[in-house]
Amino acid sequence: MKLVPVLICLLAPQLISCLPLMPFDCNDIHNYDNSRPNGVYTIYPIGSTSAVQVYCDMDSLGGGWTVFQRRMDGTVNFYRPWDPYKIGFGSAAGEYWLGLENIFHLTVRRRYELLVDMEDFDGNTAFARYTSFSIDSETDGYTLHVSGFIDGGAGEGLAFHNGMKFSTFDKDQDYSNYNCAENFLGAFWFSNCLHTNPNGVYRWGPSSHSFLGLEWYHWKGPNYSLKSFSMKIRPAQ
Ligand SMILES: [Ca+2]
Repeated sequence: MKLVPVLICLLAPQLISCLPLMPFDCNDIHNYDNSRPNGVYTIYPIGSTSAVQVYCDMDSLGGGWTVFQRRMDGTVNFYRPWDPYKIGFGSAAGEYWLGLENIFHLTVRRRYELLVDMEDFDGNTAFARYTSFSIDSETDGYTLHVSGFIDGGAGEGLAFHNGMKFSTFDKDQDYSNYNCAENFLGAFWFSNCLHTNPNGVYRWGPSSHSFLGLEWYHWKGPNYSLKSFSMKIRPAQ
């Protein structure tokens, strides 16, 4: 960015169209210039010292989506304990988890909708959309609140997890007598235990081990691990 436009944006932002110097989410970037392509951008969900790289989906259903979970090739290990799930891990250019703390700070500041995109190994795609999505603070276990399901061919998969706290293998907050994260090699808002396992083990399609892969039960059943999977949010319309 040239110095003069930056100064104008700082001193008199009403005079020209200014990219937010610290975009809060991908929607801020999309609103400034809706020709921006899909890709990695820097956002500031917790203030000026919180720069974090995310993948922005600028295409799907009008674009402006901040991706907080993305699987595509099995290159990143998602079987991790609480702290990485709290602060985030992986690479925004590939597979990653944005971090529960970032997701909390996003959804506490704005009202968001959720899009869950998935693809199988035959090139079929489907999605599930929810008109409302938020999570509580760590004190409240990052409890999931999701509602307003719209079927994009995938079927419903999150109602079973609504109202649940987040669990990792070293922090069991599920409804089961067992440790769901440990039993299903993932980390999620497990109940007793799951209808989907987005953070399960990357397993390349059909599997004899029910729910251990990237399952979305109501689309492909319990014995099929998806090729790609992503969860993304943007401010509700
Ligand atoms: Ca348990």
